[in-house]
Amino acid sequence: MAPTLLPDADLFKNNLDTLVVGRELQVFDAVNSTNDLAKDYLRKDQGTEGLVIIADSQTAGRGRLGRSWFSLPGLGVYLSIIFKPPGPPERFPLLTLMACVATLEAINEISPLKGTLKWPNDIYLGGKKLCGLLGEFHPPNEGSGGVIVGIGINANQNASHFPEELAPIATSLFIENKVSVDRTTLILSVLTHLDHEYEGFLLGNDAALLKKWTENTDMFGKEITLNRGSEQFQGTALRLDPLGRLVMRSHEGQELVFESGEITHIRH
Ligand code: BT5
Repeated sequence: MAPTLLPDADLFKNNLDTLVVGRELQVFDAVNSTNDLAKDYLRKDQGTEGLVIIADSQTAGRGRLGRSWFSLPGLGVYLSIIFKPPGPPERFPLLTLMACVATLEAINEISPLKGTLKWPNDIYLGGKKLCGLLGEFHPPNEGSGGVIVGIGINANQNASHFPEELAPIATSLFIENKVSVDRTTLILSVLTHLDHEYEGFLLGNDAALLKKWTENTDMFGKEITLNRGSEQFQGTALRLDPLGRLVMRSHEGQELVFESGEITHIRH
């Protein structure tokens, strides 16, 4: 697919009918990272609840733990949202799971091939990574506090757009469905689903969120390998606990609970 341009912020705003998400919305040609820009706003006390930052490309798109997110112009979706949820902070990781569910709902609306969720922050399509999410907590002692959720979706890339190291593990909606995607429609849909899911979060409907998340993953009941720092764990993925942490049964029969980690292998 050839690269396309994104419309300006007014077009997004005029086509959004949301309560919180996108109350304020900004569109950029290129930024270093939409999450970093959101963090700058919070530091300067300018990051309002629901602020959406959309970029056509990122020069320093980030994943977790210092990893990078490959962000070519004109082809993918790169955006961040600022949330200012009421406490307790223990619930904040649920916002990343919430954004995964909302993004998956938007993707599944336009994709004949349905995506699946991988804990904690990935969406897979056809066995490869289509989308990554990055949830970051900004503490209130520096500017104003908030939770930043970044979303990267591969929309119209061909296989040849990905660098060699990503080609075997990354995919796009275009690669899987052979149909190009209107990024504006996809972004509007993601923001609309997010707004709806956030309403549920504010009402404390965590059980409904976790149920939706669980219905859209194929990892439970499977043998997995999980890395956390320098440690590696193997066992059966069982469920998410009420705070969205992953519960695994080790080979010794012990239940282990993970707040973070990297699932490197799922035995299908
Ligand atoms: C993630 O990290 O998957 C979170 C990615 C979040 C990106 C969004 S874009 C908008 C916002 N602004 C930012 O700066 N970031 C967010 P992680 O689980 O750590 O996965 C990173 C790994 O995914 C990399 O090490 C690569 O292996 C792989 N990867 C990088 N770019 C990719 C891409 N475009 N498609 C698929 N996989 C990719």
